[in-house]
Amino acid sequence: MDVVTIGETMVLFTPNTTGFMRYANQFSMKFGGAESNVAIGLARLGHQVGWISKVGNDEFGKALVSFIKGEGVDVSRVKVDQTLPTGIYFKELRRANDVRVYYYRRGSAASALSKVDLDGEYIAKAKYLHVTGITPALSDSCEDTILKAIEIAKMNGVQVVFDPNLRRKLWSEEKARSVLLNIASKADIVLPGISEGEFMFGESDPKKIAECYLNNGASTVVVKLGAKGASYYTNKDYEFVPGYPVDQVVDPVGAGDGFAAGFLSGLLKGLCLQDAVKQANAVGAFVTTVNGDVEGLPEAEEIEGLFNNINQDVD
Ligand code: KDG
Repeated sequence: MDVVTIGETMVLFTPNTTGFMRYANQFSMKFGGAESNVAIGLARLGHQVGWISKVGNDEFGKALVSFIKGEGVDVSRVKVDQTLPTGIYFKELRRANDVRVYYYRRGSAASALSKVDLDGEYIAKAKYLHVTGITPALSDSCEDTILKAIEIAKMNGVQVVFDPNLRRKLWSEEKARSVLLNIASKADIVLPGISEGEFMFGESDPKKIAECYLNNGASTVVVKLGAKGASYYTNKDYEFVPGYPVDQVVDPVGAGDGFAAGFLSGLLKGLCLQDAVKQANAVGAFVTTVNGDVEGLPEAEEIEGLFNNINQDVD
């Protein structure tokens, strides 16, 4: 595998109308989970990617595994829990630029993921292990699972990529800070957003946020600046890479996962950091143009024009 990732995916219900969800009477069923969003993004760009997870022995679990498999992601390491249900989440589009998320995932099958669910060899053979700060927030056993996966990766020279993906609804601030900092200290690449930097270090300057992560052990930090773009930092250099313009943001959820997929794809293709971030910005931007966490992720041909002129009109 080029990339192996671990985390919970939920059935996602979105009202077919905007406004308070209490008035909605029709919903669309989709699927969302930060890690499988990244996996799908990578698969769409032509990479080999595996997703480790656990689902319930129920209709939703079956539906989401088959959806993710259909997107070209290897689901051979997904376990089925016989007693716990697949998690659910709702995404309310209150109005443009005001998206609200409601979780029904406590006690879900994925929150029972544990170290025994890991296939060490599968992780050891990957080029990158991608993890986020969502999985360790789900339960102590999930936190142990992520730490074990990182340990396996590090012992086998697999690069660890960490997206803090702070989800305040899932845990206390104190716990979140200490666990996220610990995981970040073991990661080679960290992909924080500005608000996560503020939460972790009380800093809103991207350079200062990056310095905190570099001093904490990372070798590359890419700070996401939303529509403006992103800045990358290593101990040697840094660069701001402007965002990819979109006409209209329909749904921003999943943009960070698209960014991670675009960035990892860039590294896998051997692009320099600047071009990998450029591609990351574009993939993240594509996600925002469509309702759904993964539906807007581009295929490789759609972003080829970023690095050459073949898609330009020549009237
Ligand atoms: O990054 C998008 C995710 O937040 C979404 O797909 C659902 O995994 C999810 C979560 O935990 O919020």
